[in-house]
Amino acid sequence: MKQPQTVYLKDYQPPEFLVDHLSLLFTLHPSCTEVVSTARYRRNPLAAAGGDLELDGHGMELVSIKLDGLLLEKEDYRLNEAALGIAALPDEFELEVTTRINPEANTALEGLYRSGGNYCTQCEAQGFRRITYYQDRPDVMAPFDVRIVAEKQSNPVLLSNGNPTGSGELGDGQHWAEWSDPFAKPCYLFALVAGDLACVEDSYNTSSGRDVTLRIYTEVHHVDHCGHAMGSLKRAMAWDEQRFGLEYDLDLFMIVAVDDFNMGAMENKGLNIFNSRLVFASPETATDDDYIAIEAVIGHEYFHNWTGNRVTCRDWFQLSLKEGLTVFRDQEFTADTHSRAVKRIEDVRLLRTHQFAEDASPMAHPIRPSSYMEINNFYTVTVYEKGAEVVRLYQSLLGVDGFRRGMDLYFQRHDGQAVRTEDFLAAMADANAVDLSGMQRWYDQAGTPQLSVRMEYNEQEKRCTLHCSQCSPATPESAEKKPLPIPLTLGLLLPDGSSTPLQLEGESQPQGLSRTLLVSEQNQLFTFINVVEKPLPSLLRGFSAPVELDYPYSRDDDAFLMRFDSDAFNRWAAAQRLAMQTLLAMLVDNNEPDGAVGEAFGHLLRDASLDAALKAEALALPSEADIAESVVTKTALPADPARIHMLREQLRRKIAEALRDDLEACYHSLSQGEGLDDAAMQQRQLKNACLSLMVSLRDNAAVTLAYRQFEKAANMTDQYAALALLADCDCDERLKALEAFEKQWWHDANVMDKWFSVQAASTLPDTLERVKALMGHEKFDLRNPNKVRALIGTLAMRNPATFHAEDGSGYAFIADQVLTLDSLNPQVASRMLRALMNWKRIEPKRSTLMRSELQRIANSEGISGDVFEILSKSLC
Ligand code: B3K
Ligand code: ZN
Repeated sequence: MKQPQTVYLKDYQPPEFLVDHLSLLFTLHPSCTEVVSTARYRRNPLAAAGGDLELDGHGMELVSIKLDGLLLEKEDYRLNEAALGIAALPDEFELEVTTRINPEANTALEGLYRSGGNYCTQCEAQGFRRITYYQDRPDVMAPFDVRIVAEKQSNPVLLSNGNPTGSGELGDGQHWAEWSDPFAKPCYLFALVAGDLACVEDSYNTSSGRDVTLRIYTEVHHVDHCGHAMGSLKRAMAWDEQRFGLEYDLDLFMIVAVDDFNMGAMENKGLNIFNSRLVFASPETATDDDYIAIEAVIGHEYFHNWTGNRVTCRDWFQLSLKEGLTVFRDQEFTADTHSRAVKRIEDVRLLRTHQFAEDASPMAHPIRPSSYMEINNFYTVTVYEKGAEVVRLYQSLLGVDGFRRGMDLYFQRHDGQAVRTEDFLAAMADANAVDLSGMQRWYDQAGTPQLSVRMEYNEQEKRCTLHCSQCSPATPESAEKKPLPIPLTLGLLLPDGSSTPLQLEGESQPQGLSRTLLVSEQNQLFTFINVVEKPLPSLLRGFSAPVELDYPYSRDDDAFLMRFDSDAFNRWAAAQRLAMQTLLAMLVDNNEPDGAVGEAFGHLLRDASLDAALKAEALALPSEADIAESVVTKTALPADPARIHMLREQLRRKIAEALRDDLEACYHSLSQGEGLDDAAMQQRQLKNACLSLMVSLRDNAAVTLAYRQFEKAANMTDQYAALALLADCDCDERLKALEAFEKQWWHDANVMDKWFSVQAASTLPDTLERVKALMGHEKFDLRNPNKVRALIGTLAMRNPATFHAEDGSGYAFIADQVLTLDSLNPQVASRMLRALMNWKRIEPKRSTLMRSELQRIANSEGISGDVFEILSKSLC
């Protein structure tokens, strides 16, 4: 393996040169695009004197370089695979660099590439260096002017960042357009789009009364599917004004939907580029989850305009500065727009399943890593979701108003700058005149902290003491961890289910029925007085900190909390814990599942005071990945994926048997309505959760019901939910449904991804063979990341039963795909590879097989830096 270089945060140096202005001229051609970049450079007063100009660049042909108009000869510069260096430069100069690139051959989808016959770009994190030679780092910010020249017939639309400043015709069927972005930006926010695109237009009047034109560009046959995205954009713009006082700053905001995209979307200034699956929606083609996701991602990218673009990152170690903060903002947008409790449950589910697992993996890293080999490997659940939790901690500590004061000061101080997470912390602290220095540890320490709580009740004195202690596990970057500030939101429930007023020793009166304590020491005591009976604590309400809670709840305690906790989130958490405790007892002690879970879930299902969505969330048992994680952390045994799958199914059937009548009654009582309001969506969610449990019994009546739902469904939510259940059943209806779906949606690439994905998620024994066969399907394309994720990604990440087949066939298949993908698209290959990363936590037989597949990849010639980094961390 060729070793890529490790980059360290401690080695950061300011750029040698600043750029006052950058002009780009693109002459587009599918296989030979010419780029002329003209930059005005000036020595950075903060850099050491006399340094060379080092420009990043690779995968291009360098045509010429001119310094202040004079052509440089080969001996005037140093050129290697990754950089161009020029020495002995004056303090100010203009550099014109001409390069040639081949967009058509760009399968990595970084830099300028082709998607569906159009041109588009992706520059974050380091794609700009595939377009021209430049200091490709976020702390070099400049205003950009862009001129695009292209053949008119195939590229009637020519777009870039900022405002359009001119366009016109040239001879030979060519035309041109010019764009100017007045806001200084790092090159990772540059974007260009050209092609034959239709456009949906709307407008938004900002709170200060400016009219902003909003446009969504797409292939013409999708224009009817952009209404939801447009509505979401307008809601996001209004929300950011109301909640954070942040207005949009250009006259035009554009979104372009493309089919070939490595991730969800990209926040390029004024020209967001989106994976088309996060733009198009109609009730027939998109599920309710898709609707919610589209709104959230449209919001997320839009919110980046302030948190990421106006204030950006000094270097890529600071990625969570923009991503954690922007995820927090999109979470709040969804919570304010829909159900706060449901949103919280879903976010916490994601964090616990994926981020806690990452913390326990060889890729564990702090939200601000101290080193990386390939920055693309650090767009992780840790940087994003744990990063958002850390931002949420400020809000818990400072209150909503205090947090807003901190945000205001952050923008006041840093608008137009490239800054560090320390600057965010300082703004929060200074705006509220508090010491938040302890928060720094949340940025620098990896691993999921464990918060242990033990309760002691003194009957005579009516005092209840909580003994809190915290510790964080050793992770690759450090074994020693210091205590963190942990907000602990709690209530105390009395035996009749009521909440007791919370009065700490020393306080003159109670301070509510739910409150937040701050645990900041290794060990800390809190004593509540006037607690009339022995209570049951409801701890970590709303998941007030990203920690693993340890409290010796009995199964009766959890059943009690499920019924009586006034905090909806904790009712869900208790349901999850009860199911997990039952599963662990089944796994470790070979216990048969008893009726307690069924009974507790029955109470929940029948509780008229609870929202349908909360019931549905509670009915969804912890995932197989969650269970595997708990097995490893709570029992110190390695996980046996086959047994976990089997026992989880057994518990689901046990619950379904116990609740058979309730589930059926609930299913039929829920509206079959088509609305897209929250109530209709929640009803569909519960209805399909009931159906899923009913089908787990595999009786004919339930399968027939699922098939009937599939046939009758007038919306994708119901159709897809039924299809997914049928695809997992060995029944005649399975093939019938799959065939019908394929025929119905053949023409729609995004819906076909659902068809690929339900088949890859099936736990039937022939799944791997089917997936292999589907790779030859006319609609499958290994160069399209959505297709890869739908088929290969689903098998690797969402189908443990097949991936972990005892004979290692799942591992071998994924390793083969990683090797093929790596030569096409290293980012996608590296994501798939992560499925093999946790081999040390799996039972020995499978573990050996996983390791040997990792080794096989490592032994191959020419693997990318992306894949190398994951391998080298996994194999040590
Ligand atoms: N900032 C982009 C992610 C870029 C990923 C580069 N590998 C999307 C987002 O988080 O909004
Ligand atoms: Zn983002």
